[in-house]
Parts: sequence; C-alpha cells; structure tokens
Amino acid sequence: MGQFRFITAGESHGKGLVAIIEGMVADLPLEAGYINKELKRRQQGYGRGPRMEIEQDKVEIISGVRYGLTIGSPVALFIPNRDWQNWQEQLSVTPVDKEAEPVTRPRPGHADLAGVTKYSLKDIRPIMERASARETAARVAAGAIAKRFLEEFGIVIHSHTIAIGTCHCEPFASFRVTKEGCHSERSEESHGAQDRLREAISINWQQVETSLLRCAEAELEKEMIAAIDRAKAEGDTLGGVFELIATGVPIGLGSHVSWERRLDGRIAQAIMSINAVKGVEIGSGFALAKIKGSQAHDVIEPGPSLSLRGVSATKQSFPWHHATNYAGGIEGGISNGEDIIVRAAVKPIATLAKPLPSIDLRSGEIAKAHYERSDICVVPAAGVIGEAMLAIILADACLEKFGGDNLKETLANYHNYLASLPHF
Ligand code: EPS
Repeated sequence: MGQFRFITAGESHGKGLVAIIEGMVADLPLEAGYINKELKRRQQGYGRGPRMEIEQDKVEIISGVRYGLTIGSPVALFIPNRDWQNWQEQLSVTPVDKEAEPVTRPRPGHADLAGVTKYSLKDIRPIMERASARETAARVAAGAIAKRFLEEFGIVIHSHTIAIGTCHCEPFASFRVTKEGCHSERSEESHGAQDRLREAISINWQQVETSLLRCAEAELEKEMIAAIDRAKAEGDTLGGVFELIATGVPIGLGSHVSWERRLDGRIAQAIMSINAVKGVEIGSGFALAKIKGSQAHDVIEPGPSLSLRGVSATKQSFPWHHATNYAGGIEGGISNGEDIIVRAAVKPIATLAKPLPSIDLRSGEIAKAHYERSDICVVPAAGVIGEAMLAIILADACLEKFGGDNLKETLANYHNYLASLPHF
C-alpha cells in the first residue's frame, strides 16, 4: 500500500490546480494529450453549470517525464483555472487594501459550516474554494497516469450512469428481490447467468462516451434529461448513481491478511472520498443483505472462463470460472480475476438556486443559504472521477504486487507471477 501516492493543491477560483504523483515506474510512455482527454471527459455531462463553458482543462507536465517517458521521479502537473482572471482580488495570495465581503450563510449539505467552525475562520470562502469539486480535475489528471500504467496490464476501466434521481436502470450483477423472495439468476438455467455476465460486458462503451449523461440506454437518458430540466426549472439539483467496471484485473491484488490491505476497503475509501458521494457498493452490494447464502455466492465451475474479459481472459486462463459475479470481482479483500464492479450514490449538489434555510453566522438570525452559480447534476462527471480513483487504487495494488522501478521490470514480474500460478 502507498506505492502510488498523490497529493493535490489548489482552490476552485485560484490560479490553478496542482497534482504531485509519486511512485510511478520509469519508462512509462506519457503525454499531456493522454491526460487532457481524461480532463475533457470529466468536463462533459448534461446539467453542468456555466463554469464549464469558461474552463478548458489542459495539463502542463512540470516534472517526472523526459522525451515522452516517465523517469521515476515525482510527476508534477499543473492545470490553470481560466476563471482565475475574474477572481484575482478575491483570492489574492498577498494582502489587499479592501478584502471581499465574507460569505457567512452556510449551505446545508456543503462543508461550509463544519469547515468554517473547525478552522475558526470568519469567512466561508476559503472552505468553499477547497471543498469545491473543481479539485477533482487534479485527481483525474493523477488518475490518467494510473490508467496509462494499467493499460500495460490490459486493465481497462469504464463508467456509466445508471440513475439520475428516480430514473434508473437495473445495475449489473443484480438480484431482483420481491416480497415473494429473491429471483437471482441462480434459480434459472445456469447458462442464464453466463448470458447476464455477457450482457454486462457488452455495454456499448462508445455509445456511453457520446451520450450526454454517460448512459447506455437512449430512452432512459431522455427521461433523465427531462428530470434534470425539471430540477433546473424548480431551482433544484439532482443526484444519482454511477457504476464502474474494471476489466482485465489479475487475480491476487490486495490481501485478506490485514484490514488495510483489503482491496475492497481501499476502493471504498477512494470512491467515498469523491465530493458528494454518500454510498458505495461492490458487486451486488446492499442487495446481498436481502438474500440467503445459497443464492448470494458465485459458484465455482470447472472449465475455462468464457472469453468475457478481453485481454485478461487470455493472459490468466484457468480451468475454472465463477458462474456469476455478485461479489464484484473481489472475495476476501483479494481480486478474484473477475471484473471489478463498483457503484456509488451521488447526493444532489448542495448549492441550490432556490436556497435552503440557514443562518447568518454574523447575526445568528435565520437567513437563506448562500448561492452562487452552480451545477444542476454532476453524476456523469462523478463517474469519470470514479474511474480515476479506481485506477489509482488498482495501480497502487499492481505496484505493491509486482514491484519494480522500470516498467519492463514490473511487467516481467507480472508475467512471471501469471506463469507461476497453480493451474491444477
Ligand atoms: C462547484 C461549483 C461550480 C462547479 C464546480 C464545483 O463552480 P463555480 O462556483 O465556479 O460556478 O462548476 O466544478 C468545477 C469548477 C469543476 O471543474 O468541476 C462546487 O461548489 O463544488
């Protein structure tokens, strides 16, 4: 743990965002264009506010890369904030003659009240600047390096939106639980389960990438867009659920032996740390609590796995496979060779055009919460941030498992590991 480390700095309307990434091996091909593609993906999504029309996130690689290859030293990244030019007075690093009017009406659901109290400040502005989801641009930049590294192992991470407010589709690896009991694929013919797995793999990711909401279902997307329009008209905001699927993950990342080494725990922490995320599930998650053990676990069957996992299916071919993937690719805190499936619940944005009741901290009197231009819905962007955070955890787990200081060394260790596995 802690092989791939990163830290970010920067305020939402400050000069820019910084990320420093430590622990990446040498000789990984890396170009700013690769990181910029991820930054652009994060800026998309129906329901974003006017700020996204101002920003065109582009990274400058300051260190750690030479002639297009990493050199093993910390990689420092800088993403300028274009909006900074409109905020230079308000966020001046040096003292100014006339300070900006302080923000004193905390927004319920934001870091405002707890933050201003904890840091003993009179102005909420510094809290809202750093609590802003703008910071996630720096995470996506760091995550792009992790993604680039994972590509070398054939690991690919996708995200899609499966719910906006009450508009939702069936999550994959799910159970249909009714009052009469559970109807899992287990009760159907066994190849029914395989069909279901195949379905999960056959999401049209190209369609997701061109969809306004990163949703694979066109009809559902229309309903979601209408729901966002309604929320906007009402001065309100909407949350939702995104799902992450990592394919090609080798068996054996993480460990059952100590709490902090468990891969599912590490993933949950990383995803939960994303602004506005209030719930995380792995595999069938909360639905597993409603059913019996005989229905909940992924039966192990003899025979090679179907060629469902692209690269990994060929690289790690075992004479067994799991009939289903309710565990979401992790058992006992260890990756089990199946796809890793993670879902996260994103609460509605806390900045409301029709503000909630609050108080003015100067007078203690009832007052409407502070309002500034904001987004209506950020679930698609949150999915891209989720990809970055999952990539960071998987890159860390790969570095921990395979070690090495140069990409060649790491990949040689990886291939040796696969060759050394018992094949019964
Ligand atoms: C945010 C408020 C909005 C969002 C911002 C997150 O910014 P502003 O206050 O400048 O209108 O657009 O998100 C981003 C800037 C971003 O890059 O994602 C908030 O309060 O969290």
